[in-house]
Amino acid sequence: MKLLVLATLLGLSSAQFDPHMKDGRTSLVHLFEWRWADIAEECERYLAPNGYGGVQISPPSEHIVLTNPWQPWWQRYQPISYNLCSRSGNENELRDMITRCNNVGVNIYVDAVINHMCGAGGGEGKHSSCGSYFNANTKDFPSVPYSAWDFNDGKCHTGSGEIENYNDIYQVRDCRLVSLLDLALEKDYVRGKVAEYMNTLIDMGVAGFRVDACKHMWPGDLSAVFRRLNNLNTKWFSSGSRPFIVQEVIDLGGEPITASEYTGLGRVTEFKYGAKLGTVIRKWSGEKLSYLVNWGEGWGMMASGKALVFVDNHDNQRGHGAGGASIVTFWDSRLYKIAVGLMLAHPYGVTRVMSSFRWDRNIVNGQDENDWMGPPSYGDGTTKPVPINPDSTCADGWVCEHRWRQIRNMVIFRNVVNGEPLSNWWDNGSNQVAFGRGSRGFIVINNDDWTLDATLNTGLPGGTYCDVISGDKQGSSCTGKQVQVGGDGYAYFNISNSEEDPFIAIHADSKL
Ligand code: QV4
Ligand code: CA
Repeated sequence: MKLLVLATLLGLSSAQFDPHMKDGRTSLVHLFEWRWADIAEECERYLAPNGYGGVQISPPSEHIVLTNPWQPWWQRYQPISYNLCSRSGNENELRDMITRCNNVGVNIYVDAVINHMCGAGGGEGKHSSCGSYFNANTKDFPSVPYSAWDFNDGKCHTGSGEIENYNDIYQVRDCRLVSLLDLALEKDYVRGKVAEYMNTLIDMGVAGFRVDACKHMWPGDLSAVFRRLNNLNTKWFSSGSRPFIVQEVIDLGGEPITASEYTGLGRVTEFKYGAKLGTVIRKWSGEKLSYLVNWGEGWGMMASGKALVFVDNHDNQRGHGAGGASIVTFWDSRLYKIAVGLMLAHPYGVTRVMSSFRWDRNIVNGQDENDWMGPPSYGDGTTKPVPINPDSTCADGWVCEHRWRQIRNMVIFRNVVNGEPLSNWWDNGSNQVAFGRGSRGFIVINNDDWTLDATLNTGLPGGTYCDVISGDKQGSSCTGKQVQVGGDGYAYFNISNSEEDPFIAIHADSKL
């Protein structure tokens, strides 16, 4: 009995930092706005064979359907209920995807929107993705059900009912974020409904959650919800596994609410990572690649074991959220490949690769007029499938960064070097750097305006290696550059600054 109590206590306090990836896999990919049917296919035909450990999916809960602007991507951040039909598909398709991805060892992480329901201006009886009735004016969401009692308005003391000042921690938690009806998560009833929603998904087989807008919820309320979550489904996960938790808290410094208030509950999105890496890669403010010698905690970021890192996300790639102009995205593909390559080679954090759709970007006075545009879709707003071209790229406006050779091969690199420390750092005092991961992998990057020409200690056993940036190892041959590592671990590198991909990466499995 005593043991049982102890085990329960340990279970409850056991932190939710482990993504539970299979077979030594280390990265997840955010398949932003993809349909469940396409994700199921992608798990089987591409993600599993190429070492991706999991997928972050767009919110699966019933959401508002807007017509002005026309079906923006962000309508999915306005829940109407926890019914599982969304722009990505219905409950059966969701279940089929979770099962098929799990069966090939790829985890599913759900984007959970639990801070709020739809916008206060959402109206009455307007469209919702499963057709459920709701009334935003009276705060009535009968399909949950939530009624006016379940919202925070009484606790919010700003004139507008909105968050007006991010320096006031009470406003940030108890008032409306951009008019979104704010749930009263201190109520046992609301906590219960949210936990029930998340538990339904856990029982279906998901491995964890990206929890939206955590800055706007009290850590104590979140803790109460997370404590109620079931262990993961033992059909695919070892018994006693807690769901992986990534809390979205944007902490770039300068605000009273910090990421550290949340790191006890699970991982937290480290937004400094992409913002600072973008500045370095763009060489803004005198930043240089060589300054990355103490990248990670040394740059004022949270502990590696608490962080979820990414170069860009669905918000800051289009000017939403935070990070600003320095954020590097697929629109700057050359810099983007360097940034993602560097992230995947470096041991800091759990890494998330972004996979986007293209939109009619139209920047006027620094603002993207079309930042609202939804995924590739038909005239009625139905999301289009993701067609795959013969050369394995994606068609119809799907960017599929995760399929770019340089990015896909660095995801594999990260798996191969998993657990190895950063080693053999070299830099030229400017924008040429190199580092290894024990004796398993080595990367060399030239972001200067002149050629890199150096003989470096790779830490790898002697032999001929295939560079996985310029090509692939195919059987016993290499479609890209080859690197000769001597018996002493040293190798000669020459990388012109005019190359499309001015970096080279080799690892234990790319040895010929
Ligand atoms: C607007 C005005 C309000 C006004 C209201 C009147 O801004 O002041 O009261 O109209 O009706 C959309 C619109 C927004 C609109 C709102 C409500 O863009 O203009 O309010 O709807 O109708 C996404 C988008 C938002 C979008 C929201 C809901 O980014 O633009 O709002 O979805 O559809 C902070 C937070 C952080 C957040 C980040 C964007 O701390 O948590 O901002 N990031 C997450 C998600 C993000 C999502 C939300 C949170 C909300 O990653 O994608 O916002 O769920 O930094
Ligand atoms: Ca809130």
